[in-house]
Amino acid sequence: MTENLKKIKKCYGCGVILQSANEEEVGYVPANVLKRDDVFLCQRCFKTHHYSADKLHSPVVTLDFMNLINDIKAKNAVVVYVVDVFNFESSFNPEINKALSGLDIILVANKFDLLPKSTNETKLKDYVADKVEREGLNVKKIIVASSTRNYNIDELLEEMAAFHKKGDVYFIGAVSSGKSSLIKTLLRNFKNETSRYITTSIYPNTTLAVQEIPISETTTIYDTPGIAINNSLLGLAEKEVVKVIVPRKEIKPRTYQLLAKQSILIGGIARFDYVDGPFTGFTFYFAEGIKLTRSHVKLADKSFNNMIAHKKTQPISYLVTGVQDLDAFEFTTYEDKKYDVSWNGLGFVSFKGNGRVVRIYAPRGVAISYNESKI
Ligand SMILES: Nc1nc2c(ncn2[C@@H]2O[C@H](COP(=O)(O)OP(=O)(O)O)[C@@H](O)[C@H]2O)c(=O)[nH]1
Ligand SMILES: [Mg+2]
Repeated sequence: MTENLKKIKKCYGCGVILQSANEEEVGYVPANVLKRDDVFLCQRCFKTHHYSADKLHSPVVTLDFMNLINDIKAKNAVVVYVVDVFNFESSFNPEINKALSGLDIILVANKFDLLPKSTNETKLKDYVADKVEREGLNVKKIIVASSTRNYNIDELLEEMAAFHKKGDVYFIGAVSSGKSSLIKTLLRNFKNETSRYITTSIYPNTTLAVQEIPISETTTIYDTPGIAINNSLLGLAEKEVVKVIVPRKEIKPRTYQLLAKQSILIGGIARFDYVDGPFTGFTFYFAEGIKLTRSHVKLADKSFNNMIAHKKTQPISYLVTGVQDLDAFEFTTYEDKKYDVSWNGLGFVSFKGNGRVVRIYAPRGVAISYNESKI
C-alpha cells in the first residue's frame, strides 16, 4: 500500500513546505525545479546557504551476514526469524527477507506483551501471515510470543524439536528483536544433557561473534548478532533517546479526538498532522516516556521548535533541532478500514475511516509506513 503515499517536499534549510504556487509566500521554488528529485531547498535558502543532502545508507545485510546465510543454506539448517511486533515494519525488513528466501523458517512474532491486553492474537497472526506470503518466505510456522513473559515459548520448543532433527537452528533478526532473550528463556525450559559447552566465537569466514548453544551431541542453536536496521530510529538515535522510545511494559494507548488541522507533536522527534477529514479518533501507541502534545497545524512548527529550544518535551534528540530536520509524508485513505501509520523504531498511530488525509513527520532517514491495521 504505497500507491497513495506521497512525500511532501520540505526545505532542508528552513523546514518550510516547498510550493510553486506563490512566489511571495515562503517555500517558493519554480514549478520546473520543484519537479526534480534532487531539490531540497527553497529559493531563499538556496541563495543563502550551501547544503549537502547526504542520503547514503549502509546496507542492512552485510557481506559477513550473507556468508553466514550461505552457510545455513549449504547445511540446510532451520532459521528462527525473530521479529518485534511493536516494531513490526522495521524488524520485518525486506533486505533480511530477501536474504532468508528459500530457507525453512519458524517466525517468532516476539514482544507480544508490549501490545495492549485487548490485542487479538489471531488477527495479528493473520496479518503477519499475509506479509509473509507477500514476501514469498518459506515460513513453516508463525508463533506469537513473549520472551519476557515466557509466552508460547513451549510452542517454539516443540516446533524446533520437530525441525532440529534436520540439523542446526539459527536465530536471525534485527537488532533488539529479542533473539538472545528468547534463547535465554528457551534454555530455562531445556536441560543441556550433552557434554558440549556454550561458546561464543567468530563465525567461519566472517567477523560475526556468534554464540553456539549445544542442544544435543550433534545439534546446535546459533545466536547471531542483530542486523542493524539503517532506517530505524533505534539505529540512528543516541542511547539516552533509545532508552525512552523502547517500551518496557504493556503500551497504554493514548487516543485523541481530532478535528482537521489539528496536530500531535510526538516528543521533540516526530509529528502527526490531521490535514483533512471529519472529526476522528486517533490512537497513539508509543512508549510511556514519549510526551504527546496537542497543537494546531498552523502553530505546530513554532510550538515544536520552542519545546525543543526550551527542553519542554521528551525525548529530544541531536537528530532533530527543529522542524527543518523532519521529512514529511502525506497520505489519504480511500476505504472505510482501520489503518496504522508507523515510524520505524518509534511507534504507530491507528485510526479508522475513509477520506482522511494525514501528514507524518519523521526525523530524516527514519522510514515511515502505513498499512491496514495489525491489531
Ligand atoms: N517487552 C519485551 N521486551 C523484550 C522481549 N524480548 C526481548 N526484549 C527486550 O528487547 C531488548 C533486546 O533484546 P535482545 O534479546 O538483546 O535482542 P537481540 O538483539 O535480538 O538479541 C532487551 O531490552 C530485552 O529486554 C519481550 O518478549 N518483551
Ligand atoms: Mg542478541
